[in-house]
Amino acid sequence: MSPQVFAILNVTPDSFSDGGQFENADEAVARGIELMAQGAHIVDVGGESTRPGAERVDPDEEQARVLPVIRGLVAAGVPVSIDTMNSVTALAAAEAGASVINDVSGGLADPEMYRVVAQTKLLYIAMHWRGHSADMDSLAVYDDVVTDVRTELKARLAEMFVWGVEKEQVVLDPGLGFAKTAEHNWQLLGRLDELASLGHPLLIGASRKRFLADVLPEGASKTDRDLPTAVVGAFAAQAGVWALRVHDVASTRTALNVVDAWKAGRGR
Ligand code: PMM
Repeated sequence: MSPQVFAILNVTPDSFSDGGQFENADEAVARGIELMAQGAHIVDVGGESTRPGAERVDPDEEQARVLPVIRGLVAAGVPVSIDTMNSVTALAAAEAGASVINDVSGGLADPEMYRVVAQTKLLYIAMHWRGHSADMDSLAVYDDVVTDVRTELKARLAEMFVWGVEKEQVVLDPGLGFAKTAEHNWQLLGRLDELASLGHPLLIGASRKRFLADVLPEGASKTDRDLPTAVVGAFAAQAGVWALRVHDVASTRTALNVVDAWKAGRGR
């Protein structure tokens, strides 16, 4: 099956690629609806930037940013994922109608997160994470990145099951760029089968990340990374990943159309 496309909607003043885009909730909702029209399956709403070096945001401020947008999208019939490390924000988003909790910390940032995931029974994306953005670069030390990420994700699974999270709720994510060098990211992408062997669907978030500059000419812009993002998406689809989290839905949609046509032996 072709991967689900999670469209990124960051309602933050400082996200690394698309921060500060929206004046108000209505504009963000309109953008979410537009991303769905381009072929997204769900809109991933985030109110706290996780770019390298980012400062933490107070959960009240985070909720003030995301809840009006989530309510607007849900009212328009758009499926919503909440990108948060805070259990209170996850719960409030669930009450506002979100159907997925996307936690870049995999439950490590907030000890109450697994309780909320178990309580709400929502789909839970548990990303590999080693520490907050301010200090994650110093944590990018591995014996073998794929084996170590797999082992650490496995430990997260064991812990969340103790809290009553159901196996069927959990999607895993290697966390490209989070305490990872460019080389670590490429190794993870090349060995996705080893992560898939944990028995959970995988989500990949490569979109516009710094490591994609490796395959572009010097001085290329952030949006120039949409092409390699889409190509990564096509290879990830071929490797059987369940979902892709992207900024530019249209280019990834086209790449996935190529994969579908290739497999089907026809275009439409
Ligand atoms: N990356 C970012 C934010 N949220 N969520 C998941 N599940 N996986 C990711 O790789 C991921 C994420 C950082 O990128 P952004 O600042 O462009 O949103």
